[in-house]
Amino acid sequence: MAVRAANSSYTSADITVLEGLEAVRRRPGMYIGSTGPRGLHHLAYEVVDNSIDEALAGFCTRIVVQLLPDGGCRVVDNGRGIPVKPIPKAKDRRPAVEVVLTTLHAGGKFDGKSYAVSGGLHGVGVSVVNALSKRLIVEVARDGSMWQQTFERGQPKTRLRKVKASNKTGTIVTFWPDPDIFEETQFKREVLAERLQELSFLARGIEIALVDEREDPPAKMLFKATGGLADFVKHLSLGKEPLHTRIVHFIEEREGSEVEVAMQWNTGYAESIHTFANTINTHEGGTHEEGFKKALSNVVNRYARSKGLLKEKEENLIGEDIREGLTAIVAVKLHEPQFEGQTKTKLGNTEMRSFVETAVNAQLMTWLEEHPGEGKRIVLKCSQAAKARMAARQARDLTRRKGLLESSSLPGKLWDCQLTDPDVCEIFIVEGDSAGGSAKQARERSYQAILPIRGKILNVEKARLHKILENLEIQALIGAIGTGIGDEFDLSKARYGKIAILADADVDGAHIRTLLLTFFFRHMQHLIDAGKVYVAQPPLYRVKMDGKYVYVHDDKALDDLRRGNGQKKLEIQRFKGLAEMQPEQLWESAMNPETRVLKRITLEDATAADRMFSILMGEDVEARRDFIQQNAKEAFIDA
Ligand code: 0RA
Repeated sequence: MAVRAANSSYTSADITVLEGLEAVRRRPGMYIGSTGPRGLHHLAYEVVDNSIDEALAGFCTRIVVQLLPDGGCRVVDNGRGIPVKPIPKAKDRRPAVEVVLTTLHAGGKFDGKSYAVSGGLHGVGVSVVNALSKRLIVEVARDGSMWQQTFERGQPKTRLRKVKASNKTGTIVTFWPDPDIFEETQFKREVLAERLQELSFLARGIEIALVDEREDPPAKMLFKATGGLADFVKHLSLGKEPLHTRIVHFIEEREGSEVEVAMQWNTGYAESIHTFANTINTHEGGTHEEGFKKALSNVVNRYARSKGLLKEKEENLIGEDIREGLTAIVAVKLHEPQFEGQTKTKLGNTEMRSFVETAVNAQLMTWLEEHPGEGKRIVLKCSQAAKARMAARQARDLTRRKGLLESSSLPGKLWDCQLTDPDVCEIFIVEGDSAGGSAKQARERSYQAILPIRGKILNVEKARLHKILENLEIQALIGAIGTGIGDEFDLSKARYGKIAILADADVDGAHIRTLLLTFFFRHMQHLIDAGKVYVAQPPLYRVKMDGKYVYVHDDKALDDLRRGNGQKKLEIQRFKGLAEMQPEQLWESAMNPETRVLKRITLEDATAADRMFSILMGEDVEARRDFIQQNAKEAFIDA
């Protein structure tokens, strides 16, 4: 066991300290989550959080984070400085700063009233950072001097000593993460920047600089949000079309607690609510979020009725209607926050529910009264969402009553197969009635079914559910496949083991293919997961070679064929579309399991697919077509 360099003998406090920090080094994951990149960045956040606490207490206005060329990280603030005198009334006579850096949970709490609120992530304190650093230097400007002390792996290597006179105040913590602990000790600038920007929104008016001195010249970023959470909402709304320009923004304080809310509706359908407690992101929500949602529903309904925007006979808007297209941040500051839930990110303090509810009830109502134009637009948007919700429910009830979504009544234009075992049965969804006719003649009717689809099916990205279910082509599709859609999807009811899309090899065919895939992705995703969705590739050419015919599916294959055959003259027929192919040709090239090319659709990455459909949703038809031609196939088809 190491011995403290400066003092001659152990005190019981020393032993506790060493045991505490040793525990951190033995089980770092318990204190910082992991020893991977997340845990590494957590060290920097922990130090910054201490400076943020000082800022929230009103004593610090500027924080600088420097990434040093030798791998160190330095956090500079202009707060009061960590106290250097011994802690009043404590047995431990060491300087307070040494106690703070070597005692678990000491933080700023040792006098019980230093801070109004504290954001220190899970309150582990800067001593954990010290324990997990191969070296740490703390510098304090306070009480007329600049002080300095050095530690290694949590243990003091020097006494706290005066370096020079200074009339400033503030703290500088420089630390080098211990490579014995961390898999990787390089900080990622972008990762830190993300959190620092978030903190600048949450600690209104604080200036936070990030300087990466590993670059030459150093890369500098400055975060300062004078608008507080309103700036946060603006940041999140980028690329969305706002329903109103002025952002709802208010702050209310009561008995040492504070709630700040910023919100804005946009014309989209997504709900985007983020909540915080003392700068910690409460991913799992909690009492503050419950209070917010309750008040939001209450106020919008009361306002809508008082202005006659919601008639007496009409039902109340429900929370979902009101939150459609809403971006909101709810941040509370409080003493002794209780964190619950799976990831300890759910606020448990019950008093926050009524506090936030009361504040939002009063403040949001006032805002709406003062902004009648915006108020009306917001209520209309909520009413539209409600109408869509009710229409969707009606459409679902109706189709269910009629049994349209169940296979008991199969669509009239389906040419079904004779067998019923889904493991051997296949369905071809064929573009156009005439191609459908050829496919019908060509098929092996014992196990192959044909469903002709007329023209372009509905773009399901641009429609709410009720419109989708009214569409006849889509009803036929759902009926034939048999699984139902959305919440009611049941894979075991699939009537076919292979669902193949058969469309022309041209741009229009690609478009139709993508519309169908969009439908499968949004409403029958499990069918894709289960590997049951395929794209049949019709041939581009038929080539006569040595008295025999071969089908060629792309130009590259044709070139290859020409080069083999050298001098010989080939008889090449080009197909313009499925419709002009003979049933025999269609069978051989696209449907016969021995000779066809059938590609299975896979979802490599659901987020990428999501983004792709967003582009496909765009208003620019040309751009969309280009995208389909260039990317859609590659994005989906696992060749
Ligand atoms: C304990 C007590 C006080 C401040 C601090 C700690 C403190 C810690 C850090 C860590 C980074 N920057 C910091 N700034 C301050 C209260 C001091 C007082 O009452 O004057």
